[in-house]
Amino acid sequence: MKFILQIMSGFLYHFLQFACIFFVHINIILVSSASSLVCRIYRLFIQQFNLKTLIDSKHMKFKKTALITGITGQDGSHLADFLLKKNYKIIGIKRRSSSFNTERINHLYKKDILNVKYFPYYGDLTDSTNLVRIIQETKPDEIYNLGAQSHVKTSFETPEYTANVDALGALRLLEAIRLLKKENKIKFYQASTSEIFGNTEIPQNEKTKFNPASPYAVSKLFAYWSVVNYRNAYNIFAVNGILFNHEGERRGATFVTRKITRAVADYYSGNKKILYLGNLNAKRDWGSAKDYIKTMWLMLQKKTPTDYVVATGVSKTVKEFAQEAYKYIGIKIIWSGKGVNEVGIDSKTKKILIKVDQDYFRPTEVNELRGDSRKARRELKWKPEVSFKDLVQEMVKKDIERLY
Ligand code: NAP
Ligand code: F7E
Repeated sequence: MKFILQIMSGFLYHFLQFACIFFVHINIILVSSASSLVCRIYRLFIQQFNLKTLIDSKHMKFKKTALITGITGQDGSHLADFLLKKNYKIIGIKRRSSSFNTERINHLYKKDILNVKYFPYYGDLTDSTNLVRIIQETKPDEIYNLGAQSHVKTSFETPEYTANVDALGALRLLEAIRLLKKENKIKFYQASTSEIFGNTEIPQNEKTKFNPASPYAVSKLFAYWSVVNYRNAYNIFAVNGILFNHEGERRGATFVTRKITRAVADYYSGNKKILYLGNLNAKRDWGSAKDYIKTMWLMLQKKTPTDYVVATGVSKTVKEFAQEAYKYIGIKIIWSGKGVNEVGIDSKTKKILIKVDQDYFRPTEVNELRGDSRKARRELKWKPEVSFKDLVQEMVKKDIERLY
């Protein structure tokens, strides 16, 4: 009897233990499903009924939705700022990176979830499935394709990758519009470039012959013609903004302008190193990124799609850019020597501040780019606001401020 009672009490003990565990688990499952259901309903409510607009009457409704590739870059970040002021909802495609790559757009992230206007998506221009899914989910009115391997010198080292992103990336987006049958719904902006002209007549306008001189330029020319082709073949509102070099405080540090202004700021703060540059005599038509961004939007607001050159019409050498930058910190540069032996000298101290390093030369160089943007000025009612001198000074000033 004692034995039977022992077995029964043992059985009862294990049964109760099992029952307790079972109920605890059921509770966890019930609580977690209930809370996930509440979250889902909340999210649906926010998405479908745009709860934000009920609470915040200032932002009654988003005017339009813009999808921006390359949002973490110089232009993408400025364009997002510009469109947010116009009450656009911004979808930004950003690449996964092992280190932070959102320095230029950190200010777009809001903690206040009822006031969110920027929606980041992970994506890549080399992945068509992900581009199709993002477009399908977010239903943009306008796509700005600014994503690119945008460094001309690097494109000689990574030609296939550059073509994949810069040429096929644009094609993938155009094809996605067609696949999703959004030909009449989505307007498409392609970040084309003065590089497609290469060494040709000066100045360059919409009718100038193309003569690309790098894998970057060749890839961008493929994208240019894809836009023209999809516009003609499928009636898609697609445009090429043929923008000449544009710079500013958010410019990548390996492009010559920012490389110079950072070096000048360093020198001013006491870090007196020699600045090594490549081709000092290349001439570029340098404008302000903030000025140029507006034209991207203006092009998509026209009745009929067409391509535009955007430029200042003034070209300067790399030497002139460096001279202007050092002038801001009170140094007059004089030049001495020829070719790879040419140096930039501080006229007062006679110290060498700039030298040439052949590593920065390109296998093929574009000698001069100078744009004729009369069409954009006439039809978009646009003109550049920032002079060369102001652009250089502003960049040096910002780089100095960053160091203090
Ligand atoms: P940028 O600062 O180099 O920015 C390029 C952007 O593209 C970055 O956000 C980059 O992401 C992204 N990107 C690179 N590879 C990608 C990929 N595989 N998939 C998705 N995104 C990718 O260039 P930018 O000066 O802003 O120029 C914007 C566009 O205008 C580019 O297409 C450029 O070729 C063109 N353009 C520029 C100029 C100019 O003077 N700035 C002139 C004419 C045309 P990460 O941040 O992760 O690298
Ligand atoms: O070179 C020369 C170089 O790399 C300008 C991109 O936004 O604009 C940009 O391309 C010039 C070239 O810009 C150095 O040889 C001399 O002649 O600043 P960059 P880029 O090649 O004009 C066009 C329009 C784009 O579309 C591109 O995406 O400066 N140069 N010494 C140097 N260039 C660099 N990078 N570094 C030097 O040390």
